[in-house]
Amino acid sequence: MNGKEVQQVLVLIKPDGLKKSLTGNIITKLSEAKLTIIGAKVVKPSRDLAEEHYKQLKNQIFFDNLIKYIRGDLHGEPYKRVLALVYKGEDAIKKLRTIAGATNPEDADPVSIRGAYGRIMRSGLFENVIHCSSDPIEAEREIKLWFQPDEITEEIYPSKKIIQKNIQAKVWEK
Ligand code: DAT
Ligand code: MG
Repeated sequence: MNGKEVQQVLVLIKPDGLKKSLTGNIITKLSEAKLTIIGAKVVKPSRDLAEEHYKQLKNQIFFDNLIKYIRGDLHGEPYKRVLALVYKGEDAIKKLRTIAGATNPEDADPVSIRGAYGRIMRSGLFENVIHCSSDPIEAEREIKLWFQPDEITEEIYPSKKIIQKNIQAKVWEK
């Protein structure tokens, strides 16, 4: 395989990316990787979703701020949301993380997304515009957290059909 493995990646355009009107720029920049988008939706992350997403960082001093950040509490309405995307293709993780740039915007290549648009907040938190999964195991965990199988155009991980009784659902009135 040697880096040519087909991978999936969860990308989140974080609330600062939305507030700075960077959605189009970011998607254009990520398209340089020549991957396929196989899922996309706007999500208002619940506290549980945000904490589960960043659970490896639970012991970091910036964890509470990080949860506020990803939920949009630091950016206010109408930015309390993220654009969640799933990309698929050869070597997708490395390609997208290179375009995204280093975690710390000060260390990031100036032409990367984080280098060009990220900043360090007064609290010390890195406000770095996008999230990209870091490895295939994390990507699978994150994609399964943010998306249901039917929301992705391809069968990327095994799924099963079940019949759910007494499940409340919201449907259009007409
Ligand atoms: P990445 O998003 O590059 O995978 P990560 O998973 O280590 O980085 O951290 C998740 C987010 O937490 C990161 O995008 C910004 C914030 N963060 C990480 N390390 C930080 C630090 N040392 N100081 C402030 N914010 C940090
Ligand atoms: Mg990470």
